[in-house]
Amino acid sequence: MNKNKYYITTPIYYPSDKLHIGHAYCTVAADVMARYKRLTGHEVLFLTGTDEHGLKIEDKAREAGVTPQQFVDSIVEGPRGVLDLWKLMNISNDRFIRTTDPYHEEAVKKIFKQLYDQGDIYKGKYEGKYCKPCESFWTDSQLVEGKCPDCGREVADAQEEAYFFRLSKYSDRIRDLLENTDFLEPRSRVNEMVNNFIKPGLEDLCVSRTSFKWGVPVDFDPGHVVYVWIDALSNYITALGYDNDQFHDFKDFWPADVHFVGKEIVRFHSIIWPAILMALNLPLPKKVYGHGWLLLDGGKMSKSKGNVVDPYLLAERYSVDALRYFLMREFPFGSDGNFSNEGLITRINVDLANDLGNLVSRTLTMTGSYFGGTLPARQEEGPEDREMVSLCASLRDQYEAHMEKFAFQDALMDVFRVISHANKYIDETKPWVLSKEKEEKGPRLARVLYNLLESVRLCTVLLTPFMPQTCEKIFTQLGADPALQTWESAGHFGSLPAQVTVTRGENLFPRIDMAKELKALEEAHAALLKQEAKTSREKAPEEAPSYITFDDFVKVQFITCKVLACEAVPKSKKLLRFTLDCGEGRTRQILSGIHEYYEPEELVGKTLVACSNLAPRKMMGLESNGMLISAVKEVDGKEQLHLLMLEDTVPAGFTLC
Ligand code: ME8
Repeated sequence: MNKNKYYITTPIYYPSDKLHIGHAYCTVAADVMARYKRLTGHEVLFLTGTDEHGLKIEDKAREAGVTPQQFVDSIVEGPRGVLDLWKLMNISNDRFIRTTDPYHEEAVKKIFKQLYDQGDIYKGKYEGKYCKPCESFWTDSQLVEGKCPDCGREVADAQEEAYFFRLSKYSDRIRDLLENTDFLEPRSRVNEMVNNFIKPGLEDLCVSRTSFKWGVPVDFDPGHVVYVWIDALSNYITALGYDNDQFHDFKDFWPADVHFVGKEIVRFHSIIWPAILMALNLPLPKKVYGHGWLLLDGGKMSKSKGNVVDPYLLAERYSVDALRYFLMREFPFGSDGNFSNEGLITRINVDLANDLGNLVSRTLTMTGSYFGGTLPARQEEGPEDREMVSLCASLRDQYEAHMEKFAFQDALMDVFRVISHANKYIDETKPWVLSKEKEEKGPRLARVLYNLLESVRLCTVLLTPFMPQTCEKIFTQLGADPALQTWESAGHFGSLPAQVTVTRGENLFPRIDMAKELKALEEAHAALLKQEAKTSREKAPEEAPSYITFDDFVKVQFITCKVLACEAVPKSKKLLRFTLDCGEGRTRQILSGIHEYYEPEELVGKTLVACSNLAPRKMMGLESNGMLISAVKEVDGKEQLHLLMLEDTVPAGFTLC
């Protein structure tokens, strides 16, 4: 393995929902690391991608009325999809893998077969508690009061044929890896893994499923598909060409230097993944780094909670670089951090506008007005320059030490300490006074401005991995050619030619009025949500035919029903669960997303209208057999809804025509 090569990966993302700023967090960090390694002379392979198989995708595609492949294609490649987001965030990945790429699928089949042939995967029986309506197996510890944790119904003992990976066989080696090496960081995650998973005893892992089809088939046993995590984790080696001819970098880039992963998937990367690699007799990645979460109001951002932050909105308002800087500066990478618009605007105002922006603009303006943009020969360094020069001279090494530990926040703090000091140096040396002292104007003033320009240049080299576009602009203003943008040149104070010519450019980061901006941001967010809702509504009529035939119309059956019971579905903000008498001699369960309009108690006893021949579908693990009919309209940007209610004298079980 060539020591100049560097292989870094992000997790491959589920394209089940739109990606949010939480996903961008890990990808931006990996991008910063990849750019830093390129800067320091490494040949980098930076991989990201999408994890496209599994039941969740199959279900979502069905709901959307498209095939799973069409569904994932639209989210990965469609407008504002995954690829668009990475382009927006200026992500410099060298490769993008999709687990539906044929080369990957073929390689996964081979990996599974090899593990089976050598006895690391065996066929056994999956035994557990089975919830029939949910088609799910549960272990005893997952049950809630002995019932299905999804729908609350009774479960029964059941078994199913499945393939198992001999994870237990690797338990001791994995414990040793975790406890006695730096494989997993931060260190706190090691204790979590050992105490929660290794000490209680690693069980063999069920690695095939028969309950859905959207996955890589086990080619020697039709009906089984490979467990999504085996499929997903393999991406790190198939993307290099392992067991396929698509790529040929495995020898050069494996083992990976680091896998960046969110803390909730550390278990898969620090226990299951090394065990698979041990079984395949392959070297282990050098490091798995489990970063923290971006929280919103104290909870993890997620589309299902409706509390996601839209990176497009923020990047368009404040620039991609401001957003990248904020993500890396605000939160220590290994810990959770709370996202807030105030925090973002404060960082932009204080660090980027006041400190960096001001330093660049003051320095260039003074060089322009005192020397017409070109410095004369400078004089020797004076005692008042020493601190500035020595801070700059030691900056690169300190920065490097932090970057090597993925301490992005600390690296940025060091750079900004120099930036603040440079601003202070301006205040102390007072170039505007020097410019008036006749005999001083010239060499001394030139020295001060040179020191400032050189410190701007050094800081800019080190900020490049974080804010590539901004740094390019600063280099242009400084007249710094590529030789002055290198890692080597950041280690030498004094690389900028003495008689440098600079050109003042646009203001890098305009100051933001916090109060006004918070309000505008709220409005922009509301407009975005409204636009999204409108787009999805507008889409429907375009696709639907304008007329239906009489025959089509009579296919839909409407029936009157009495509400026997109604309750909120646990963990759902919207869903109400109705138990209805539809005059059918048995009760009928319908789920309806109307909790924001009605409290369950007020509906008990009411006479409603339901579509009774809609195909059953599951929501939150519960089956819904029909749909309650409501009158709906958007008024002043807000949806209003009224359940269709009949007089109580109307009996249950009447059909409507
Ligand atoms: O887990 N803050 O995919 P995923 C920080 N497909 N990170 C966050 C976050 C937040 N608010 N929300 C999500 C998967 N993430 C698997 C990975 S790898 C072989 C398979 C991070 O799309 C999360 O921690 O659910 C995880 O690392 C990554 O986004 C992908 O999450």
